[in-house]
Amino acid sequence: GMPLTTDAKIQFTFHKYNNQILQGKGTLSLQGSILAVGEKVFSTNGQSITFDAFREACPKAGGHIVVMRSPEENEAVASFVKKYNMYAYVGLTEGPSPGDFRYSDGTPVNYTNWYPGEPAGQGTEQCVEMYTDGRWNDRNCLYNRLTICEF
Ligand code: MAN
Ligand code: CA
Repeated sequence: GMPLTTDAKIQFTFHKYNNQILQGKGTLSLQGSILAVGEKVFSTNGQSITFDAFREACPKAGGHIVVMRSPEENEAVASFVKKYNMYAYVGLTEGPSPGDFRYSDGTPVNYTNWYPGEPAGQGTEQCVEMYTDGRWNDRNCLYNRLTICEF
């Protein structure tokens, strides 16, 4: 038939890659290994590792350590914690002043879901773990916790 115009070729290529992305997302969602919330995708491999290993694991996969910025995001992350029945570390650590938890880029936190009475470590527990009910506890960084990344 007629040769395709440049525009038609671009459209064709766009639809092809869009379909491949949708297939990939659909497959991973069905397997329960990803959850999409708004523009974010949360993913776990079901493995538990220390916080130091965790900090390296997400960038190696092209993502970031998980941070929850809304109740919806927190619920999605909590569903992994519940599913694997393993507490997870999240991307918050204590700054130089006790009780002041920050994102790894140093920016202050706008959404929190602390367990009542937490954070209570006052400088002795510099990481943050998520309980199976989705609430947070400041905790020593040396435990093994579920790996959850965001993309
Ligand atoms: C209890 C609480 C927590 C604390 C852990 C540490 O669960 O006091 O705040 O982080 O113990 O073991
Ligand atoms: Ca604590």
